[in-house]
Amino acid sequence: MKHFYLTLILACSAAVTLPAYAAMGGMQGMDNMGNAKNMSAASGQTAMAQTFMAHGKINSINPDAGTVNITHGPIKALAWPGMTMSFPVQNKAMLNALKAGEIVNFDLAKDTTGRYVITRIAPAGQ
Ligand SMILES: [Cu+2]
Repeated sequence: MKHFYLTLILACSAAVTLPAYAAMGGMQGMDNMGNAKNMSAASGQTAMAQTFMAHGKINSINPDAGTVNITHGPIKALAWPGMTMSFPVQNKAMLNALKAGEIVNFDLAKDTTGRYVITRIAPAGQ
């Protein structure tokens, strides 16, 4: 029995010294250990604007303007009906992976000027 406890303690202290990604993946539920608690606080991005999930089809991409034209379904959280419109993307590099005709899931957030900007976009089903 004594040996069992010793093994447990060793395993625990080894886990604490692992890098953040390992701690986050493997130590959920061990939040009485200060290290894991700090990790989840640091990775939480709750300070950022609220995002709204949406789904649609890409009609066209404008790399120069940094916009993508999407026919999207209703976005209940915003009380928006389905429609076709152009959205700016948070970072133009996000457009590189996209193709016209693609079905996508995306997240919107209101920027400081009140526009809804795409903060994440990915082919649906990924
Ligand atoms: Cu719209």
